[in-house]
Amino acid sequence: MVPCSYDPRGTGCYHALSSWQLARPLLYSFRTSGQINLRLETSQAGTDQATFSARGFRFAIVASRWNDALVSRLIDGARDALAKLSADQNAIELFRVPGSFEIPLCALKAAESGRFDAVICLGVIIRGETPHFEYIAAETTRGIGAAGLKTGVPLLFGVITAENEDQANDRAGVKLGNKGFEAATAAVELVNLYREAFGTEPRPVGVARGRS
Ligand code: DLZ
Repeated sequence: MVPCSYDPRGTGCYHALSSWQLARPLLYSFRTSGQINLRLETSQAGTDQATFSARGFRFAIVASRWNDALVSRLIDGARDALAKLSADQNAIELFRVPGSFEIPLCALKAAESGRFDAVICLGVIIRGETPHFEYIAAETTRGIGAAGLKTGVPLLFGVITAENEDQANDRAGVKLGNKGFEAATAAVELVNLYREAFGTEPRPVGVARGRS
């Protein structure tokens, strides 16, 4: 197992697993071959115990520059997850925006471009002295959700909203996993689920399919 860069205790992928994976350890297992075995709690035709991989899918990462040191670790986490799941490196495009408030529109444009099977949104919003936090966090969350529903493209919420820098640090790979890794893993799960359940085929390389 390849140790993660944000795995301070050197226990392989353990810290990279999200809390929901840790809470349901029997449902998920990592393989070094870059695939995850997915065993759903309730039987679902086609996806029960299916193995999922990122190979052949295309991903956009939309990441803010505000709190860049932390966001960079989320980007590393997302890239790490996609690499572990065998994504083609040239199938991942990174878009940087000034702050989290700008993530939803860029994510919407990426989703509408028809070039991506999933859009992974990464940012870090830390509560400050002003009410800015509430407005930015609420608008970012609402906007990302709305863009996903509007386009039908899976948009993943890898935005940390924290009371302070320590909390944000913990969620960017120190104590409580890495939100970028979690969001990217969820993206791969979803594109596989939608292909299995609804026949949504991966975006062909270099071909925009327009709005979903
Ligand atoms: C203005 C602002 C503040 C106060 N805090 C954050 C933050 O914690 N995280 C973040 O991603 N962005 C922050 N921003 C910037 C806004 O998201 C936005 O980029 C600016 O208001 C410009 O529209």
